[in-house]
Amino acid sequence: MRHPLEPLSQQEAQLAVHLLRGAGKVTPTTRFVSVSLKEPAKELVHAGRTDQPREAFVVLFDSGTNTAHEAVVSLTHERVASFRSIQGVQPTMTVDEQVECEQAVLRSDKFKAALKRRYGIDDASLVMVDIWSAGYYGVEEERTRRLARPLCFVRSDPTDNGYARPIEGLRPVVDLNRMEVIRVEEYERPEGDWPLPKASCNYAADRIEKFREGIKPLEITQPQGPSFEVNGYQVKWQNWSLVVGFNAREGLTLHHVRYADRGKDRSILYRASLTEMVVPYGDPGPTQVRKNAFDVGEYGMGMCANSLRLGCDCLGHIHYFDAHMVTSRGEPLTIQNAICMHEEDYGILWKHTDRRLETPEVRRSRRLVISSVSTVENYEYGFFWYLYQDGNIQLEVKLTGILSLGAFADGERPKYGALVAPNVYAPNHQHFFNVRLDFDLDGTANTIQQVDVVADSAGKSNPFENAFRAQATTLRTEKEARAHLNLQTGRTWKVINSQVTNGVGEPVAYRFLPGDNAFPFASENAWWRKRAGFVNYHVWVTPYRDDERFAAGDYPNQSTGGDGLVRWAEQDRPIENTDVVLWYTMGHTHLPRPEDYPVMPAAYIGFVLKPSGFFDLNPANDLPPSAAKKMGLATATDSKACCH
Ligand SMILES: [Cu+2]
Repeated sequence: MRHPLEPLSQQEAQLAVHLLRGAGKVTPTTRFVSVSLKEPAKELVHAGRTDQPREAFVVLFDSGTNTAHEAVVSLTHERVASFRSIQGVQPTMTVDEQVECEQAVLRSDKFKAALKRRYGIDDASLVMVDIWSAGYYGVEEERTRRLARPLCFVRSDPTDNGYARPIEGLRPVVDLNRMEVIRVEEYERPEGDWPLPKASCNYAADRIEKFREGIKPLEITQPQGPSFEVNGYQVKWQNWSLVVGFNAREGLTLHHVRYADRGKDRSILYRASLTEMVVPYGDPGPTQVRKNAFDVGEYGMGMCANSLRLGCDCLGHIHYFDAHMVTSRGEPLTIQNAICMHEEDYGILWKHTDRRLETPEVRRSRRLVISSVSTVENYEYGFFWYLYQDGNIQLEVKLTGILSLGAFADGERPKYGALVAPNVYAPNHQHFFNVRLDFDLDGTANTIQQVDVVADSAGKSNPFENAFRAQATTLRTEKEARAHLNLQTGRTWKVINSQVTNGVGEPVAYRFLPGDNAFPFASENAWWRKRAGFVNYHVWVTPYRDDERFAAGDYPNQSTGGDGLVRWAEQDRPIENTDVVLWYTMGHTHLPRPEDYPVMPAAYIGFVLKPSGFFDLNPANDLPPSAAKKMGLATATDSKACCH
């Protein structure tokens, strides 16, 4: 039986396209921005109703009229259920537009003339054009036209790493509706033109002269297969069950995450998703100053997903899920192996040796990894969700790929970034991710508490001044809930269900443990911050609304700002003992270094959700010991000892 939250199949996506065409809603200038599952009402899902009609939510954009449309299509009843037009917004740029924009720039006489005059480049075929949304900086055309302001690079040969040779000082401006270059912005510096870095620098295997040696095979074998069961996009593993989702905008999503606790199927998270991310750059120089990418709302994290490869991206016994989307013209677009799922050994889960009994007990930790990797032009983002046997849920984002580079003149030292190679410059920047966590802990009526650890003051009851305790503040309204991390109080958050108590009479709870984070360095008046108000706080809590999905609003591309979390939270709605959503903004400050070049070793950021009175005792207390193995050496100790 299919779960109602399973993503659309390719047949369903094509049916949606077909029905919209049949209803006369598609013109020759229509682009399909996304076709995704319109999720059924939550109460029906919780009620176990699998008989609900399947629906698709479709975002279209007519480049002829510069108008966006939103449609709901009933796939079960084969009709367009609703269709509305929205003026003045720019939906996510499609992959087709990325390709067409590059071609438009490469055939532009204005651009070719500037290339020749400034850099003596005759052959535009070696030039790479990365689309980059024009964003919004208070200029009328950015509000009224669909625009890109690409960054350009030149390869030294057709398969070279082009990012090693940035073309500083030139940014074509492309009208994506007409698909033509409307002007080429040329920036100058009084000291003379920026150089084109001479040296190429590569990472591709066929360009590395000598590989390091001595790496012996490391095989992961699971002779009896994996411990998970898969049915469509439904997964069961070690008491966990969930539905894996995927769409063009958010990429990988998790749905209806439950844990079977002594035979009872207990709900934990209803939906977990990346809602937005923004990468603001910190250099006020002319080519760099407008760089801030909204990788979800402008480019579509799912649309940019990779097709993953066994043995390279993922190791072990893998189950892959495909992602079904459509091209901007409504043709089928399936990314095979877009999501990888496998089990990983994660060291020791728990251990204790009672020295009096000589019976060491140890259990190995195994985690279920569900992951997806997206390439947004130069950068790669890997999204790794982990489920653990002790009830933990973790998100780890891996940042890798290639820095967004510029050129620097001989002998000069950058103030707002670092030289990563001669004449090659990487500006300082930050990456802010926003994740939406719709908890349904043993039901939908949940409350979020902010937990600060405080020390007692000196006094009779604290004679040695050692006392400290956790102080939980129940968050009652949206404004009360907005908060930053606080290292001084070791601040965490707790999601509780006050109607369900655990074995010690406390409300069942999960704790939210933040990881690394940062504050934005740009002023609140910076244009990108007006559009990305979600960076104003690390934590936000809102009452659940199925149409409040994206932290920077539904249409952040070229938006003028003020939408999303900042707008919703102003209502200051009550959030106590109701269906609540926790939104977490996490920032990574990236001061580039030569070691990030030519390709970056992954950096990590994330958080953990930890049961905290959800279970009555360590849920992994029932794990069987692993079979002890003989060591392969003649001097190995006995088999019992070696696994301790
Ligand atoms: Cu970075």
